[in-house]
Amino acid sequence: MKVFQHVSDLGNLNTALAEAFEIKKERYKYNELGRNKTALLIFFNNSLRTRLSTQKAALNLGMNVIVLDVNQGAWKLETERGVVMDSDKSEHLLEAIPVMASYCDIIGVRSFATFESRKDDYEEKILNQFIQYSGKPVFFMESATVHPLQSFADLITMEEYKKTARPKVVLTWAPHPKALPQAVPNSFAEWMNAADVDFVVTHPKGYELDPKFVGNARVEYDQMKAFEGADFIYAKNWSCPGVTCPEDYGKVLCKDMSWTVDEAHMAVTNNAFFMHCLPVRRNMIVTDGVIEAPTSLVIPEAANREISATVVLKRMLESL
Ligand code: AN0
Ligand code: CP
Repeated sequence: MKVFQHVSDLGNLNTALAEAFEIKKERYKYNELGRNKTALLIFFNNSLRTRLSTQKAALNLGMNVIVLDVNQGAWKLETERGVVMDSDKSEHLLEAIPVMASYCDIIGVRSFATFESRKDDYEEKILNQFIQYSGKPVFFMESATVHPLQSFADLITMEEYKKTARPKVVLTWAPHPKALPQAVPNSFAEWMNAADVDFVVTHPKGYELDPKFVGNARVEYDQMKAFEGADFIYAKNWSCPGVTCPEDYGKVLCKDMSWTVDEAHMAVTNNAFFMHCLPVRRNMIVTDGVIEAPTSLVIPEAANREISATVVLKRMLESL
C-alpha cells in the first residue's frame, strides 16, 4: 500500500478486519518487519491519540519513529508555489518534503482543513504534495477532508460490539463552540457506505456532507426519528461543508443544544452503543451520563487506533 487515504486503499474490508483481529490478538507478531525502517510522523495540528497510537503501532512492528511538530521548532512552511517569500515563512514545502523524506521510509501527515478555500481543502493540496514529492508511502493522519485511521478503528470497534449481523448506525451532528473540520464525518460516511450496515446521517439543514463521501446514505433531518432503533450512535460536530451553501464553508451555522446526545435521545435507540472519536466536549456533544454509561465505547474505540495504525504500517512496510 503506497497511500492510505480512502477505504478503497485497504482492498477487501473483511480481509483487513481479519488482519486487524489477528494483530489485536498478537500485536508483536510482525516485530521483525520494521527492523531498520523509520516512520516519520508530521503534525501541522495538535493530537493526542493519533500521535501516541501511531508511534505505538510503529514500535509494535519494530520500526524507528521520528515525530515532528511543524509549528513547534521547525521553520514556518510556505505551501503555495510562486509566492515571493517575504513574510514570516522561512522555508518552502517543496524543499522541506524531499528533505524530510530522505530521513525515513514511510510518512504520516496530519494537516487539517484551513477553511480558507474549499477548493484547496477538498483537493487535498497539502497531502497531495507529500504524495507527489516525497517518493515514499504516505498515510493520512487526518487531512483536510479525511481521517481514515479513525474510521478503520471505528469499524473494528463496531465489529467487536455489534449484536446483529447488519446493525443500524447513525452519524449525528452535535453542537460545538468552534468550527471543526469535516474529515471525521466524511471518512466515517465513506467507510460506513463500504461496510455492511444500515447507515443514517442526521444533522441540521445546511450541514449536508460532500456527496463524494456521503454517497446515497439516508439523510434524516429529524434527529429523534433518526435515533429510533439505532444500534450505534456516532456523534461528531462539523462545520458547514459548503455543499448547499458555498459561501458558508467552514462556518458554524447552528449551536442548537437540543442536538446534544443525552439520555432522552439514547432512550429511543435499541440500547445503542455511543461512539465519538475524541477529543469530546462534554455537555456540548454528549452528556456526562451518556459518555460514562456502560454502553459508551469511546475508550475501546481510541484503543483500537493502535490496531488500525499497525495494520496500515504493516501493509506499507510490505510494499517497500
Ligand atoms: C478535530 C476534528 O474535529 O477534526 C480532531 C478530531 C480527531 N477536533 C478538534 O479540533 C477539537
Ligand atoms: N481521534 C483523534 O484523532 O484524536 P487526536 O486528535 O487526539 O489524535
